[in-house]
Amino acid sequence: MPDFSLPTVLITGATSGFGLATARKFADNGYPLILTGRRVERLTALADELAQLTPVFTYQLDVRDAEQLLRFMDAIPDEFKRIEVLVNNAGLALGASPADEADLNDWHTMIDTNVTGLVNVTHTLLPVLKAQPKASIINLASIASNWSYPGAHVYGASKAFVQQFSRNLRSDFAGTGVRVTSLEPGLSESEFSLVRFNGDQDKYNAIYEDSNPLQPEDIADIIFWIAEQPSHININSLEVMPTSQAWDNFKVVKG
Ligand code: NDP
Ligand code: 8X3
Repeated sequence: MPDFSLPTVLITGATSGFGLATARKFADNGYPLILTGRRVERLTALADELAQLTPVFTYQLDVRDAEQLLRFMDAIPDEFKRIEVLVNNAGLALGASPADEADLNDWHTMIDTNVTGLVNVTHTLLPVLKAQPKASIINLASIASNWSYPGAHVYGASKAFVQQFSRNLRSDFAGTGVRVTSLEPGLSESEFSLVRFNGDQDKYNAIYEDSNPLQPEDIADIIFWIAEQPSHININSLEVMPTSQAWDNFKVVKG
């Protein structure tokens, strides 16, 4: 008998990295899950894996596509509609070369995904979240929201948007049941860097070599902790790095 005694958690980008680990974390704790992403075969495999732990509804969703999002909302089975936690996780970086060498299409893809996609999902889910006695929106921003570094140009700017959007949502919903968090991780090992470097395994290895980076399970634990806070507590923002990382590697240009 499926157990819907706990509210539903909706995770975008559940097919790898943080989203996948977060799905496993909430499933381990019995939360019904709505899991989305573009790679449907991964969603199917994940649903099979988690089905013994909790009810799971998966849907192939590209967050950039507002019309697909509406079809998704219509497709959610009634028993999953008590959505109290939205993890706005889907996102990506493309490239790390200087701005003048960057591909404009990559810039548009990052803005479309990290900004427009996150806005699409949030706007669509807000009426559902507001209708619950308590709800949490946990947005994946980044240390790149707070700090500049070479090659971060549009990625960092898109994550600064996520951070400020989160703060402004907080202002709108202060005193209501809707909580909002900007979660700002640093160096974390996931497919993120394969995507960023277009599948280049050597660049991926170089990024993480000897750095003991954060793991997706670390971020999943933090997301779970944020969502589980008593309802009078709002974690506004949380920047987290591996201990091997700090703010002291900013580029010095002499000339
Ligand atoms: P991964 O590449 O492992 O996962 C990214 C997820 O986003 C995938 O599930 C992917 O699914 C999904 N995704 C990408 N584009 C879209 C889209 N258009 N529509 C729907 N889903 C999409 O990266 P991480 O888990 O590391 O990153 C997750 C989030 O955390 C991102 O927002 C990232 O910017 C942020 N972040 C990552 C850090 C890191 O160092 N790894 C540090 C700080 C923040 P699919 O391809 O199947 O659609
Ligand atoms: C990803 C972390 O340091 O590559 O958001 O910008 S970083």
